[in-house]
Amino acid sequence: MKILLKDNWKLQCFEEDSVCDTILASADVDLSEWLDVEVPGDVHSTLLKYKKIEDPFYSTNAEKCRWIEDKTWWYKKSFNFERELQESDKVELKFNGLDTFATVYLNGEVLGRHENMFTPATFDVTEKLLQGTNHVAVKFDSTISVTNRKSYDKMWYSYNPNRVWARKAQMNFRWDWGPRLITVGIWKEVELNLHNTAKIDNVYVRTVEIRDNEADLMVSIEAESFKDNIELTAVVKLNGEGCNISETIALKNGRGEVKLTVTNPKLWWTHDLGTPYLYNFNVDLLTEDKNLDSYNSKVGIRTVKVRQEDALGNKRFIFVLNGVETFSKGANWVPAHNFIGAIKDETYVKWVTNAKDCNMNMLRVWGGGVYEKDIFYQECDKQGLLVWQDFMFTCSSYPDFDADFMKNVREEIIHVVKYYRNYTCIAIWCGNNEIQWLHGQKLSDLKDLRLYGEKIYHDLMPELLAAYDPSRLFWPSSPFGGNDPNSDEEGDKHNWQVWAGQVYPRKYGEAVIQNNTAYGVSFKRYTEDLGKFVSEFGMHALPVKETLEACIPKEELYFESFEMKFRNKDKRPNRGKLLMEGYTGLPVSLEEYIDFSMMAQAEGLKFGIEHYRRRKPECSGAIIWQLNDCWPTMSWSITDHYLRPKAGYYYTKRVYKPILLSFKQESNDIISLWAINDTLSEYKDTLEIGLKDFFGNKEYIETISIRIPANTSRKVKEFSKNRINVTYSNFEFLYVKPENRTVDSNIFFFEDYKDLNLPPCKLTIGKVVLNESKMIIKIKADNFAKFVKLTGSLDNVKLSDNYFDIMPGEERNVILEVLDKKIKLEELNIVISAINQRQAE
Ligand code: BMA
Repeated sequence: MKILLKDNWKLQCFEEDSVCDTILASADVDLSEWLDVEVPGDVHSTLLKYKKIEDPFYSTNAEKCRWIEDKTWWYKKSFNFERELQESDKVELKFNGLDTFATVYLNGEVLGRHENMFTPATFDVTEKLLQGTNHVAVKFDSTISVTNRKSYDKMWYSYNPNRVWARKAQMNFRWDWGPRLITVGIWKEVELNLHNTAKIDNVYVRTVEIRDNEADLMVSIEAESFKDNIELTAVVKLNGEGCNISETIALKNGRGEVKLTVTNPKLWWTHDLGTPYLYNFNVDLLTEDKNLDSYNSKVGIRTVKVRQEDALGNKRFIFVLNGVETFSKGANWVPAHNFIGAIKDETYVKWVTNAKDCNMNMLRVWGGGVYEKDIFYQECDKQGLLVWQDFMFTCSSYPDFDADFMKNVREEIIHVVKYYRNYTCIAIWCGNNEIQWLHGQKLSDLKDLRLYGEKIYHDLMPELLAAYDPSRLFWPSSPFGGNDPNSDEEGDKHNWQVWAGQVYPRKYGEAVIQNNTAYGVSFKRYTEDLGKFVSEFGMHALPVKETLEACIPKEELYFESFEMKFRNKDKRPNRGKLLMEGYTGLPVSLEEYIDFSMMAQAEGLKFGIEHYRRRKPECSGAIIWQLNDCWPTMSWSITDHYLRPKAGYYYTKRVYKPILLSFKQESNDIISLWAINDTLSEYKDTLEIGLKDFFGNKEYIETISIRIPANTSRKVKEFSKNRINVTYSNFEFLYVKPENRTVDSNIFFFEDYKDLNLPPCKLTIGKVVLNESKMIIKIKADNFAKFVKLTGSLDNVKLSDNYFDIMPGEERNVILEVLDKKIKLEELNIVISAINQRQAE
């Protein structure tokens, strides 16, 4: 039986060592001045709720919250317990998440200390509970104060030193997209678990083999009994379409294993390849027909492997799902809010839906945040997205020479693997983010060349993964593989040639050279990328105006104002400017700054993704840096903190579609057309390819038929610019229009946006209301309409598309759906415009 200790928690802070702990832990503390605090939650959001701090997301307020990190924080709660305990009863007090340096008390007595945000703290309180009122207290020491007492001589780190000694979300200490807000508090549920005789410790279920019309699942069970000489059995059930399996096994020393064979299994697929079908899975622990404990979950039948070599021995990095080679399309995931404990489940549902709607099939949980909440993985399981799971180590060395630290890390890895391994969506375990790669870059500056932390990713993790989850690939870091861990030759890579201007190729140990010019950071340089799997690439854009207005004072809302620059946390903040300089030109107004930064990001992502997808299967993954934001800001995210998509989101949604038609500049004169088919059936179509000017005058038109085999990328045609008579490269465009309307048209410009000579255009808008929550917006253009966008009241409104071009004389439909019943279609205030729209309309 589980009792949640949810309500009536109290919170107060003290100066370090100012009041005796025994007094504060005791029952006789006057709590009248203490604040009510939600559990799960955190200190910052509580103080914000009671207006004890100003909104840290507004203006420079985050800096004013620094005092919070220096205090000692106490949580207290009393609860009633009235129950005669039997001899074979066991009661556990379990904190699923304590952030971070915590001492737990029950009725004034210390139960224990816990120093890891990522692992639960469980205490046997069978002998300690009182009949009637009990008092539980948690003291949180200041993370800064605890870690200041540590040594840093051997360490290198990005952004902040203290974090390397704190097993907590590393982005707390500031990152290049987020502020320093060092959270503290009870961030997950607290429960009192009552067991009798025995409990299920852990269940491990995985698909071991899929044959023609059968699949084998292996189930391992671990139970703990509190009574000698007891016979335990487990009943394992799997239920789903055409499947009703029940197996009973006798446990020996609390352990048992059983193979389930499913006939005609319904496999779990990512949503782009099929249905993410889930079975109901259930284990009951019994003794003499008495049910002692149960475990319930959903489980998908699937195999997932990473193919690192093809049949000819060429290096590859391909996720193979149920025997099918896939192209991974996705984005990196960072915590969706600085105050992670306070994020609601529905926010996770919205984010996973946002990624799925963007045609993504993979999310990478980046190693500087947290092992996410269950709801995140449940949604990925349900909506059909694979997860690349990093362990939470990033961009620094870690004290692997410290025995206590290593013990803590060992427990963390074991917990994480055992806790998350039943999620179908998790496809790979990855040791950390960028550590081996960065170490290689720093070598020339280091006196002690050892990589502290290496033991974690190269000894400890492989050992524990082999024991606790041999079903998935363990990959030591992202990026990894090759002489320099970020090489093109093998493994995965992070492309920071673009945006950071890094000069490649380089060898391990060589310092990084950066080309900090418009050319150096340009997205055109994605064509130099011969990586096998690109697990990070991207560039900044501003969010929509509403988001900027919510976080920046009005008088500071202009290009290069103090506040705009302050919010830009990038290490070299001029890169966004260089990117625009190269592609759109520099903006003169806030509106133009939003448009230009968004367009540069969106075109850049399109350019990169098309390049990676054309290279399929030599390149088999494109994972954008980054999907989301922890606060309102300008960053690499394609949807901002408030779930408002940027232009980059819609561009990505289009180029991540299963079938993509894409132009490639082969040389000055030659342009080729490619068709990429990620579906599992042949793609047959008739394509109209043409050259027109921005008024719509035809220069050249051709129709071709194509047949592209399943799961293939093919070049279908080459054009000579000279032959098709490109005369005014700044006034003409090449296009491809498929007969199959589910496939998108594509457009090739001969010049960057800043050099195009776009004539003014006029948009004609029509609306067809389908029902009270849905309508079609029809947008027609006379001349070429560039960067057509819908802005305005769009919260809780879903658009099928936004930020697109319309060819001269053509019409484009956008489906608008209201997600909140309270919003009336006719009350929506939406502005539709093109960047080259005729003025005075
Ligand atoms: C990589 C990531 C993050 C970072 C991003 C942008 O280094 O792993 O650490 O935020 O690039 O610089």
